[in-house]
Amino acid sequence: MTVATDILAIRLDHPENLMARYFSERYFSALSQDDQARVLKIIKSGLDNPDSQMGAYAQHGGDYDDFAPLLEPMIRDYHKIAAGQGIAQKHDWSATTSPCSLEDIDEALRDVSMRVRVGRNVAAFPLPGAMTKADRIEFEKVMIKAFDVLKDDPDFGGAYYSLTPKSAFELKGQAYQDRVDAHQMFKDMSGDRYLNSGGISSDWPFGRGMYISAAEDFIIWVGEEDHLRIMAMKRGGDLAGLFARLHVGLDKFSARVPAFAHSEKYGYITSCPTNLGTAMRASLHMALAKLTQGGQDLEAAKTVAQKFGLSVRGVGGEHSGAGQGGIVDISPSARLGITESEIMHRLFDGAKALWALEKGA
Ligand code: DAR
Repeated sequence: MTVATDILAIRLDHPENLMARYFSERYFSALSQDDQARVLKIIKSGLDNPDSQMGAYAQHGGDYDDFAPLLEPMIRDYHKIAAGQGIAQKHDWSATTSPCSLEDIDEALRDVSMRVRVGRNVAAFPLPGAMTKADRIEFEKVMIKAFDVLKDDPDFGGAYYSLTPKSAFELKGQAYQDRVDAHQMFKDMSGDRYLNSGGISSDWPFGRGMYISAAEDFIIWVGEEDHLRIMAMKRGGDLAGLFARLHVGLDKFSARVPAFAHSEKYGYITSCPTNLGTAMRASLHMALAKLTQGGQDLEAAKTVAQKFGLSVRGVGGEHSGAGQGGIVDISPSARLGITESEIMHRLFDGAKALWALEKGA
């Protein structure tokens, strides 16, 4: 069997696998040996895991341009950007400066769990899938130094916890598990078959860790699917306040970190093509007992939410089920071709529409 026949089989059995859908044997066979080896690393996750949605992880920031004939059609399909439409990511956080509260939808939404995160990768290092153990350890050292700017800040003071064995900041055992159970620290990546195939979980747990503010409402993951995942979380209804917290902390930290991988076309460069652009995922938990048949049927809620540009997943992250009383995690699907402000407004408008349906308005 050749790669091409393997992919053809996947294309037939798993039409949702975008790598298989757009892989071209003619294009691949015309590449140099070195470039063929590069492409095989990029698409390995989609080959090993036919049920993949995207089926590819970039290994180097330049992959998206170097292999555009394969990757761009996948990106356009996923992000719903038509073939003739230009791709030029813009950034705009201005909406975070004006009030936007879920309580304006309903008083009952005054105490909602909200989270917004962005992914960032430092251009001077390979993307996580191609990092060596030495790269991962060195990267963590650079980040530990950069965290001093947050530790010394009255609004973002906190501490760094490392998963690197024998680190001066080591977090392990039950203390680690407690942080995972509190949805603050990421779980053992070596259990994720997609990340394993993409090389992203290699050398686990070396070079991994998290910075967390004393208020536990601002967290930076080091060495997860992207070099950095910078996130703000809070309970309440103040969506603009949540975004503003992230924006302020992100700017403070970014000023001390080497340049991020970024392009005019794709915005912030990420491991997974699904995160390109803003690399932002903004979400909130909402009890949709009626729309989820008491939490038993996420699919029904997903279908309804799609009309408002929203994705629905369980409260335990990707591939998890609804929580007690039909509590689900809703978030705008778009990352690329949309600004940070538009994502915030889409989340607000989508939540308003879903709430109205849930309440039978
Ligand atoms: N398993 C990969 C991931 C898709 C999107 N989720 C991410 N990036 N965490 C797939 O191609 O299905």
